[in-house]
Amino acid sequence: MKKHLFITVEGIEGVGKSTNLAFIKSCLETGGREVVMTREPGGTALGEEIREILLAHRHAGMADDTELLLMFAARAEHMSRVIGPALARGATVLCDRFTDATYAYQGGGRGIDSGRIAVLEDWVQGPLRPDLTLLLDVPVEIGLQRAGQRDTADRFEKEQREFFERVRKCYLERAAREPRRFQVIDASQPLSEVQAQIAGLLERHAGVAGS
Ligand code: Z5A
Repeated sequence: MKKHLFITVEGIEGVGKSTNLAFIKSCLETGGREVVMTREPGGTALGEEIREILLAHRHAGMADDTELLLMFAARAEHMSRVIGPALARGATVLCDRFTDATYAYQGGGRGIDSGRIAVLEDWVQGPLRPDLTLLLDVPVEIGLQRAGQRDTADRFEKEQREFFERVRKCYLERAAREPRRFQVIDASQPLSEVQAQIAGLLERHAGVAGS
């Protein structure tokens, strides 16, 4: 079993990331791993403050490059204070969104050139990339429907359906390009089915038994 492991969970909004993270963590812990569960943007005191800025409606007109750079500013802090140290001591890091979200939202959604995102990715992460990315996938209509059950919508959730179609397309293209790292889960199924898919994938790809 590989000791340290970096696992990310991705998908459009309302796909069920929050719902499934605790389940994924418990599968990994049952398999004997120390798990550090975290999220982006956020995961550190400074990163959570940046998250608040990024999601707030008072910044509705934020420039796309500002948004991109704030994502990576939060990520730099996250890398140096949480992700890097946890991996170095052999823990498994389970992260709710990471740089694939930047390619999907700032790249696919906002239209920023992926080459510019790649420069920042190399700068902030060096060679570190996730070992396994679970992409929870649902048609945009279902994701928006599920997310719509909440009372409040943040700055991203105010975007139109076409924006999320571009985000989803970008995620699926990235998954097709890196089929070993990405595992796509049909998250439109009932929760029990989704979790059975996740448990099977963790068993195959993260050496997690008893999940
Ligand atoms: N963002 C970015 O632009 N660039 C970046 O680099 C990064 C992030 C890192 C905040 O992320 C925003 O930051 C995000 C992208 C941007 N904005 N958007 N959109 P976030 O991950 O914190 O926010 P989110 O994507 O909006 O999360 P979410 O809406 O909370 O979605 P979720 O966690 O995937 O969904 P959920 O809360 O688990 O489930 C939603 C509802 O569906 C809930 O009522 C569940 O009970 C229900 N559900 C879940 N699974 C099922 C199944 N299988 N069947 C039926 N119902 C279900």
